[in-house]
Amino acid sequence: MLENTLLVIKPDAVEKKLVGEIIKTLENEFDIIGIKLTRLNIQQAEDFYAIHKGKEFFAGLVEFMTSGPVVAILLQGENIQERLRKFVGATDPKKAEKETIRAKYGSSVQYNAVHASNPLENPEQEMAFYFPEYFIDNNTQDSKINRK
Ligand code: IDP
Ligand code: MG
Repeated sequence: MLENTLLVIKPDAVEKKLVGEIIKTLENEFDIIGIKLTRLNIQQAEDFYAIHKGKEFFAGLVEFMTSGPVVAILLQGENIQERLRKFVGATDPKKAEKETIRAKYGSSVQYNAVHASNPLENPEQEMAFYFPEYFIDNNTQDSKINRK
């Protein structure tokens, strides 16, 4: 099934000037259909990560995600939601499989270089968070993203 998903290059990787390399890696595998550099405020970071509210790492995560710019990337491909999560690797870069983005570019469980939408945790909402000018067309089976 043709799907869309979201990847966000986190402030640690932007700071290390890994944006170009990560985009190249993604381009080799998927189609990029949207890209945006932005900086989150505290409210936005808390909203985006609301699912983690109450966890011990929540405050640190919000502080980290607001510490510098992020690059949000909208991707399209066959079964891309699952494929991207595999491509990105485990949350902890030390446990991520070799050649995954987090294994290559992440440095700790917190500073793990990228966010990738989890297919089980409302990727449509996450895509709309960074790309409100697009919307998911629920009338087509392939959930293509159309310009508003
Ligand atoms: P995911 O990004 O692989 O989906 P989640 O469990 O959804 O992992 O956690 C969201 C983000 O919160 C992680 O990518 C990481 O930056 C941070 N995080 C998760 N667990 C920890 C932890 O135990 N310590 C510090 N930060 C964490
Ligand atoms: Mg997650």
